[in-house]
Amino acid sequence: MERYVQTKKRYEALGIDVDAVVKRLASVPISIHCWQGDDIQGFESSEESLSGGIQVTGNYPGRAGNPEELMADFRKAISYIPGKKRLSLHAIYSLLNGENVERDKLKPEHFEGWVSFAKDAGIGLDFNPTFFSHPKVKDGLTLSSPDEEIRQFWIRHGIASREVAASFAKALGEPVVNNLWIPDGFKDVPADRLGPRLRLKDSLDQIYAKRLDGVIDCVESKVFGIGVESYTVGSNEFYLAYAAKHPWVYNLLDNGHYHPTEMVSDKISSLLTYFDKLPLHVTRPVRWDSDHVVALDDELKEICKEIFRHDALDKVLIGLDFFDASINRVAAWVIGTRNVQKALLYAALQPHEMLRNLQDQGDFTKLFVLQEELKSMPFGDIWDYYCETQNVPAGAEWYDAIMEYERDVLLKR
Ligand code: RNT
Ligand code: ZN
Repeated sequence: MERYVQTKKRYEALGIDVDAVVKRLASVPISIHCWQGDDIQGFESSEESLSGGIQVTGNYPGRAGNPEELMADFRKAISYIPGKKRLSLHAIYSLLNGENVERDKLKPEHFEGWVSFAKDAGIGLDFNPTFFSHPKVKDGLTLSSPDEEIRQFWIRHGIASREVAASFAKALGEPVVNNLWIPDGFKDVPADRLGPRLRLKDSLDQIYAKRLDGVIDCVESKVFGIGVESYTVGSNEFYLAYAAKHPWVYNLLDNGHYHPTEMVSDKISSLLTYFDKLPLHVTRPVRWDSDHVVALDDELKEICKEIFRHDALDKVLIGLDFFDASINRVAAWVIGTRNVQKALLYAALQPHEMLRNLQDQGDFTKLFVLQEELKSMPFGDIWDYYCETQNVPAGAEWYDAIMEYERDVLLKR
């Protein structure tokens, strides 16, 4: 507390209202993806393994193998994470009780257990149709397939998923993000790049034919995936243009889906110029779309600074997307999500107006000096205080509790 009071004074000298920052931070929702908990396996009965250019590596013991385990692990993780939480589900996490329901036949009732879970845990829900790990992905294609039967199946899945998202919004009384990502692409140089894109556009038009109450629809582009190195149907230009032309579909930015020197932090302001919502997938690319657990690195801080600078906390919808099976999965959730919270706090504690004025006055020397000095301000003292007010451990004490959970629960699976 003493450190907090002292450090607070230093930030106040820069014109920052620290108490207001801490309060504001506690209200920013972070949508935590369910799929870190089980290596994107889901609960469908089929034996399909993970496909679609994404891969989870590692075989750390204790993976959640059923809904009860995934829910218990998620609850454990969020008990160490400050702030407001949401849970992002994929369609493969349907609760079917052994019944075999095809993805194009999914209904809100297949996710009712998740709604009860969310209500009980006091969190929100988001949703994602699942267009991968399925025998109907034909020649690597779904919504862009030249096979009409295949394409229609996936269109029906896209429509069914929006209905599930709408049911969440209705049950929880708040908007729900429904994000569409497809794996469609080719390993080698295609003979026709336009055909698949025209078919994808037509599929999306059918999926998004009517506006659904409470659903925030978005589409996620990608530069390439494993096995689909040469061509991705849903590229950045494709979806950005689609979203720009469509009245209610937004463009989601995943910071692992661009060329390695292309930064999502630099894209945020461009999209905010045109869109009133900007959904994100926060991840950590390592050389390529590798989905490492989010670390507190410069790009994460820069992304968060952009959100605060433009006062865009209500516009930017922060979601996470990483999957690492080489470390304790519950710990992975805690580390990644706490890092986003830390980066948000770090970003909120910057004198944005002062810095902007320096830029506008052309005083780039002072701007540089200040930007560098700010990096070593003791924001950790404010973090500790924030965690205290949120009843979660400020430091790595949570690790011991998770090791205990690993011993008592995870290793017994
Ligand atoms: C894949 C996309 C997508 C998935 C999840 C599981 O490259 O990033 O968001 O990671 O839907
Ligand atoms: Zn993603």
